[in-house]
Formats: sequence, C-alpha cells, structure tokens
Amino acid sequence: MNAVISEPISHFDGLRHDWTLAEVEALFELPFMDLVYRAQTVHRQHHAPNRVQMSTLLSIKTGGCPEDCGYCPQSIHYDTGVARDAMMPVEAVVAAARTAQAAGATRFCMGAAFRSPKKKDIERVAQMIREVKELGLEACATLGMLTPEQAHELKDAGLDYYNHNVDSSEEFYNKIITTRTYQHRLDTLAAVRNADLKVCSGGIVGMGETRTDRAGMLVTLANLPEHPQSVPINQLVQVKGTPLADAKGEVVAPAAVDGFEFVRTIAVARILMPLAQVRLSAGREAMSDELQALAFMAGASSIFYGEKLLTTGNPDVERDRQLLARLKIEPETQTQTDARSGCC
Ligand code: SAM
Ligand code: DTB
Ligand code: SF4
Repeated sequence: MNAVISEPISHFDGLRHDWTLAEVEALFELPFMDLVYRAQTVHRQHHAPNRVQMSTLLSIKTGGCPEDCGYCPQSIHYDTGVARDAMMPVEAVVAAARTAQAAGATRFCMGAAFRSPKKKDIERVAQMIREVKELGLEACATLGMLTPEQAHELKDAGLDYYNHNVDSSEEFYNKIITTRTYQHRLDTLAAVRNADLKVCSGGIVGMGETRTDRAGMLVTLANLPEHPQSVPINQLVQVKGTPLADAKGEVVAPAAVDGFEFVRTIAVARILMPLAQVRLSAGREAMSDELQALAFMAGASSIFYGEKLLTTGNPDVERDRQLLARLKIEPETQTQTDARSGCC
C-alpha cells in the first residue's frame, strides 16, 4: 500500500508517467471513501471544484464502418438498424454547432464512422473545423486512424482536440476488436501529439473486462509521453445487434460493472492524470442523478451535453441543467474554457 502513497515525480512535466499496474490496482482496492477523498483532493488542487465543462457531439458521417468494434452500433459487421449516411454538408454541421453553443456547450466534437479518413474527407472536415472555430467554440474531431500528415492538416485547419480512445487494456482490446491492433491506436495518438493537437483518449467500462483491464487502460493513458488533455470514461451503452448485447439489448457482458466501480474508475483516472479533463461520457442516460454526483465528486470535470451522443441517447438539456443547478455546479463558460486551455 505504501507504493500507492509515495508518488515520485518522474518526468519533465512534473507529472508521473511511470505508474505500475500493481500501484494502480492498489488504488482501485482502497476503501471507497478514501479513494474518492483522495481523488477530490487532487481535483481541487487543479480544477474549480464546482464547475463542469460541456462538449456537444455530432455524428457527421454515420454507420457503415468496416471495423468490428464489439460495442459499436456503427460497424457494418452488426445489424443494429443504424442507417449508413454520407458525410453531412458543412452548413448543416455549422448550424448544429451554433445550436450547441447557444445551449451552453464550449466544445463541439465531430465524429465520423471511419476506419481512417480519405483525402477528400480531411478536406471537408477541415472546412467544418474552420467554421466551428469562427464561432468561437473549441473544435474536436474523431475520424479513426490518422497519418502524421493528416494530423498536421487538421491542426492547420484550427482543430484543438483529436479523440481516439484506447478503449480498454491491450489484452481485453484484442477480444473486442479484431480489425486493428492496440499499436494502431497508439500510433495515431503519437501522430496527434506530434502535430501539437490536444489528445482526447479514454475508454469504455462495462464490456466484461476485469478490474485489472480497467487499471491497465489507465496505466496506458497515464504513461503516455504526455497525459491526454481529455479523458472520456464511457459506460457501455448496450446496443441491440452488437456482440455486447443480446437480441433484446440485454447484458451479455459477463460482469456488468456496478456504479461504485464506475466511480472508482473515474477517481483513479483523476489521481493518475491530475490536469486532464476527465469526462463523464456515454451511459449517463442510464445513471441516476446521485451516481453522476458521485462521479463529479470523484473528479469528473466534463460531460457530453445534448440529447444525442453519436447514434444513441443522452440526457436532455433540461435534465442536465436541473442536475447542475441542484448541485450548484456551474457550466464552464467559453472564456473559462479558453483560459484553461491556453487559447486566444
Ligand atoms: N471511428 C472512430 C474511432 O473509433 O476512433 C471515431 C468514432 S467512435 C464511435 C468513438 C468512441 O465511441 C469509441 O472509441 C468508443 O470508445 C465510443 N463508443 C462507441 N460505441 C459505444 C458504446 N456503445 N458505448 C460506449 N461507448 C461507445
Ligand atoms: C467518447 O469517448 N465517447 C463519445 C465520443 N468519444 C466520440 C462517443 C460515444 C458513443 C456512444 C454510442 C453512440 O452514440 O453511437
Ligand atoms: Fe468504426 Fe469507430 Fe465504431 Fe469502431 S468505434 S466500428 S472504428 S465507428
């Protein structure tokens, strides 16, 4: 247990990048109150304790993805009823960004169901990024694997963040995706970092992985050359037709994760990556207000905001406004977002 308590600083940025699996598993093993207290203490050292940043997602190109990610409704390998769409026109994307901004989001995240984008896709997304940035929003994109050149093109267009999740431990990842490797994921993250884009990378809890897998995922993220600036922690949304749901959309993952384990994962992410925006991501629709409050207490500093994630539902704006008001949590303003991320 002592190994968990002493935390040598071991990297040029003053943050740890040398976590061992044993240390991180020991954090998961702490009594719940001790773990949450510790995470909240780290949180208060680096973040406003009663503030949450809000990002809105838009699926700019839905369905028909050649990858076989076992959780994903957009894979062509599974019959989930998600229609395959062409890429949205730029004007429609900008209109959605305006709506998100008016509702209070400070970051707009454009997601596409690609294994990897083609040249013409990058050109179109670059135009979307330029126009979203003109509105004064932070821009994020998630388009699958990128080459170093593509990462630079997106940076040149003004992109702030690129989302590319490691999703789980390497061992578990290989059980849920066969069409690419964990190393492919890490290579894209390196391309994104080297293009001086901010990295958004996290994963999914509740796919039947073990606690060791959850710890392994967080070790991978924390031991990257730089901590991701954003760490989305998703709870699996079970979608009928995917291998991680049965015909009725019911649980087939061997051990659906309970709420306290989800909160532990958030807390450990906060302790390992003190400066990151830890995002309480997919799965909130199925969570009680009390569970979400626990996640904020454990260090979550951001949410996806708006009625839809990419293809599945998210709490409606009014429910979220009420939840934040009841907790006296203020939504981060654009000025606060810009100041925090060193922008403008
Ligand atoms: N195709 C790109 C990729 O995979 O990187 C970008 C879009 S993909 C939908 C973005 C992320 O959404 C995935 O990495 C995964 O973490 C998350 N995701 C997808 N389906 C999900 C589900 N059913 N429940 C929770 N998270 C999910
Ligand atoms: C992330 O980690 N979660 C978001 C975002 N990054 C792109 C996506 C969640 C998708 C949930 C399933 C869906 O709506 O299709
Ligand atoms: Fe494709 Fe991304 Fe879905 Fe995997 S998670 S099937 S890469 S859209």
